[in-house]
Amino acid sequence: MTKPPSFLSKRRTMLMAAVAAPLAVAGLGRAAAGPAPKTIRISAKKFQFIPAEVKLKRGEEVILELSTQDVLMGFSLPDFKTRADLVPGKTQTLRITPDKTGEFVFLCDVFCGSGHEDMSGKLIVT
Ligand SMILES: [Cu+2]
Repeated sequence: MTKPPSFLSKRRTMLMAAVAAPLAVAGLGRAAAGPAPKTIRISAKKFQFIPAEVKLKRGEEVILELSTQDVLMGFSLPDFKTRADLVPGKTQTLRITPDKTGEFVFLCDVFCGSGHEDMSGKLIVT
């Protein structure tokens, strides 16, 4: 791997310090194990996911930050055996580390109206 520019690593260090400090105080701190996972925000609204296409790398842990802009929805990723309820006004997080490459469908699995059946997106793992 190439070394990131110094301003990036400095920024990352500051970010990690900001995240780690409150955790350490609460006694929940973990030993540093590489860079913090990337966060990807996916928002749902009748009847689509934004973005509808998400690209991940195999073996790279990510945090999916999920929310709904209108009604109760579901986020289901059957190929990775994971799902979440998306409740208006709340943010749900799912941690995943894709262990296979390919194109996988994510979909809404909570009936949310007339366009529910077509509400899906694509996860591309390379
Ligand atoms: Cu739905």
